[in-house]
Amino acid sequence: KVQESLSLDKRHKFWETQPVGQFKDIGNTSLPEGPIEPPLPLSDVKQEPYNLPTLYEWITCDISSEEMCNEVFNLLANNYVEDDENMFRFNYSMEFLRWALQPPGYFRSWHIGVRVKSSKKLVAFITGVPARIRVRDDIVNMAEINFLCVHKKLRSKRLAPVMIKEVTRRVHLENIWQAAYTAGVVLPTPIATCQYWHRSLNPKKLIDVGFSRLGARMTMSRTIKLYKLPESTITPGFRKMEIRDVPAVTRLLRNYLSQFVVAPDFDENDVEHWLLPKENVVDSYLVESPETHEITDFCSFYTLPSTILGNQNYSILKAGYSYYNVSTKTPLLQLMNDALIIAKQKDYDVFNALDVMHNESFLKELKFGPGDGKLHYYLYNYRIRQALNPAELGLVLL
Ligand code: NHW
Repeated sequence: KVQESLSLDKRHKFWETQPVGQFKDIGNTSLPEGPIEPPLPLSDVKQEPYNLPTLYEWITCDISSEEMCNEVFNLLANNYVEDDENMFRFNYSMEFLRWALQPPGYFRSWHIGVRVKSSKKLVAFITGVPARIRVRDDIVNMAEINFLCVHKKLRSKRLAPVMIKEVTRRVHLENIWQAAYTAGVVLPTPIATCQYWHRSLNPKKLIDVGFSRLGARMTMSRTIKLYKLPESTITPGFRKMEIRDVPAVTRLLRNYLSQFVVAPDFDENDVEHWLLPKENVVDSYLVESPETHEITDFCSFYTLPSTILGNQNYSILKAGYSYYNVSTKTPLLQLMNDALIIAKQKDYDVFNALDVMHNESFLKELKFGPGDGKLHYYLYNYRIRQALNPAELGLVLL
């Protein structure tokens, strides 16, 4: 509470100039929902890139190139998001980055880097990918913005606003005028504020590396027993998703996502890209009824390891993140328990989930614990009258 009211008082020299919901407008229900600014004729979009400080230059990254992808991987591995205590840093794999950045209809021009002119060293990055996002009854073409990163040595020099303006310009050039993004920091103005929950799969390692602590009146062996899971999944007909399942999974998912206020509008191409299993990137399982062969339930998670900073014994935390889950016959609790069993079989240390969609209904019972820190969801150039509850969100960004 204290932190939130402090952040409401902060000036945001950059964000105050942007078409986003402003803090001063919170509670003003007379403002209409929808686009804040109308689109411009494409001929009015600035044709040249924004100016960078003279030592730096823009590049468009070819993420298909092994060398370029490796440079991006290294920038992020050393400079991307850390937890508040600087114990862990996201370590997106090269395969993951390619998956995240090359969905159907992606624009190479939205994969933006900044290099030092003299040394050619990559020092900053920002990306967008196209997505159709439904907000209530409107399907809006948007950019999903992610991987904003400025090298640690170049922080607090107002480079981030230039990166954001440049990606905005390149999105506008494709005649797209809205965007969605998430961040751990409070900016003007979240459409929803969510919380991460963590389910220990390898409690001993998590405690050793300082990810979690031994509970009050708990021993290590009681803790290990508490988090123990069956060796194999329980639901009859539970199996990995295959390419032939794309039409059925698309129908299941579209129908499920239609109940949320904000959700992606996935077609079969999107489902094939985002949900067909990709080793060490995304895992998807479904329930095929043993009698009718109908696909009744679906669950998925993506793989995002973190580097463990400064631990003698371990260097990588293997984490799975709950992605899209649909239950129609199998109770969601049982489906997610099977997802945990799979993750445990595959040697994940922890399984994370946000309190979005129907996740609240299984978090406590499946022994997830609340994390510290929040994840705020934002829309650019689209006003929502009132902040949403996490359970009204049907969108997971990577
Ligand atoms: S959130 C992850 C962001 N990345 C990290 O946290 C990595 C570690 N940190 C850094 O690399 C997922 C730097 O600290 C960054 C800021 C680069 C974050 N979103 O250059 P200055 C995403 O990637 C504002 C938006 O001096 P810096 C989503 C800040 O409030 N704004 O700071 C990205 C201030 O503005 P203000 C952020 O520390 C969404 C200004 O930047 C932000 O050297 C992007 C300070 O700049 C954040 N996460 O660099 C928006 N963090 O007004 C997309 C700070 O308050 C919008 N700031 O003075 C849509 C665009 C497309 C529209 C299309 C129509």
